[in-house]
Amino acid sequence: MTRNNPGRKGFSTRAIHSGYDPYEGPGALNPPIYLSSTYTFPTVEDGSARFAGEQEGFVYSRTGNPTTALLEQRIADLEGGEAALVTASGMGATASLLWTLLAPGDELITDKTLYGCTFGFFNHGLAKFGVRITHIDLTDPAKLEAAINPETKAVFFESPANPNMRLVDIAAVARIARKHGAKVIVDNTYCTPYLQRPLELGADYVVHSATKYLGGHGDLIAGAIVGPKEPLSQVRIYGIKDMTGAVLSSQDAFLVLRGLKTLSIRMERHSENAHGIAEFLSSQDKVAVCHYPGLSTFPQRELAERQMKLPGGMVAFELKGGIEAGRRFMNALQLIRRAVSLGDAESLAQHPASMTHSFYTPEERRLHLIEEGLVRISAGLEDLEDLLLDISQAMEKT
Ligand code: 7XF
Repeated sequence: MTRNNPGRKGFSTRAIHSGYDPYEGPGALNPPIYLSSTYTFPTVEDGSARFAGEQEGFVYSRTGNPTTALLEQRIADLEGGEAALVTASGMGATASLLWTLLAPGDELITDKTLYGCTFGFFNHGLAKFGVRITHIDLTDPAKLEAAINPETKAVFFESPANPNMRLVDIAAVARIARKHGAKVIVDNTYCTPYLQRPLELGADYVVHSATKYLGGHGDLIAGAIVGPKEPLSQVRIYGIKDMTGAVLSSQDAFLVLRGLKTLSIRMERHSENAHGIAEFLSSQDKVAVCHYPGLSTFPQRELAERQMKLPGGMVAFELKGGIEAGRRFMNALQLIRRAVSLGDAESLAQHPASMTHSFYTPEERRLHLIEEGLVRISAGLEDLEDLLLDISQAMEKT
C-alpha cells in the first residue's frame, strides 16, 4: 500500500495483480487465455437478456472475452479511469473512439504534430466523412481558446508528440475544452500511465498503442482506450463491434498483461538510458539540436517536470549535416537497430521523414514541424555504455 493513500496499492503492485485472484479457480499464478469466439447461454432467455445488455456475461468475442476483459480492467486501473477497452492496434483504438464520438459537421482540433498514420486517419479518413480537422499549435493553450467553437467536439493530441517531442499542457487544454463542452483525448503512448496520467489532469479519454511500452517486447500489435464507463460501452458497441471490428486476440491480451508486470522498472531504465543518450548527443559538435524533456536546454522543461514523472525513453535529434548525415549515422549503427516502433527492449533508430511520417507530403511535414533531417531513437534496456559506444562510433563515420 502507498503511504499517502493507504486504501490503494502502489502502481507496480497493481500492474502485477489488479483484477486477478489466483485463489479463485485452479490456483494458476497466471490468468488463463480464453480461446473462444463464442459463449454458451444456459437458456434462450439468458441469451436474449445478454444481447439486450440486461444480463452480465459474454456473448461473442467481438464484444468481449474474459482475457481481454482482465487486461481492460488492469489498464483502466493503471490510468486511473473508470473503464477501458482494448483493441487490435493503436490505430484501432483511435479510430473506434473517434468514429463513435464524431459526426459529419463536427470539428476535431488537434496539434500540429501527430504520428503519421493518425494524421492520415484524420485528414484522409475522418475528413472524407465530413469531420473538419483543424491543426493548431496546442503548445500554446491560448491558441485553443481562440480556435474553439460550438462545432468543436474533440481535442486530440500526443504529449510528447511523435516524433519531435513537443509537449502539451494537459491540464490547461482540458480546462479550456471543458468550458466549451469538447472532449479531450490524449495519446499517452510515449509516456504510459507510469510517467503521466492525463485523466488525473482533466482529460476525458486516453488512447494507447499498446504495441509499444505496455506490451514492451516488440512481439504484438495492440491498442487501448481509457475513459468513463458509459461512453466506452457505446464505443464497444458501435466503434468496435460495428465500425472497425478492431478486436484484440486473447493471446495478445495475455502478452500485454505479461508486459505490464514489468512496466514500471522498464520505464525507469528506458528513461535512464534515453537521458544518457540525450546528454551524450547534446555534447556532440555534429549535433544541431537534441529534443529530450530531461535536458536543461529543453524549452518546455518546467512543463515536463510538472506533468511527467520522468522524461521518458524517446529522443529526437538533428545532425548539422541534415538528412544525408542522418542517413549515414543510421547506416553506421551496429547495436541500435534500424526499425520503426518504440518501447521495446532493443534500442531502435528510425528516420521519421522517410518512415513513420512519410505519409505526410514534404509540404505537410514543413507545416507540421517535422524536420527532414530528424532522427528518432527509442532507448531500449541495454547497458547505457554499449549504446553510447555504438552512437559514438556511428557519429565518427558521419
Ligand atoms: O496501430 P499501432 O499500434 O501501430 O499504433 C499507432 C500509434 C499511435 N500513437 C502513437 C503515438 C504511435 O507512435 C503509434 C505507432 N507508431 C509507430 C512509430 O512511431 O514507430 C508505428 C510504426 S510505423
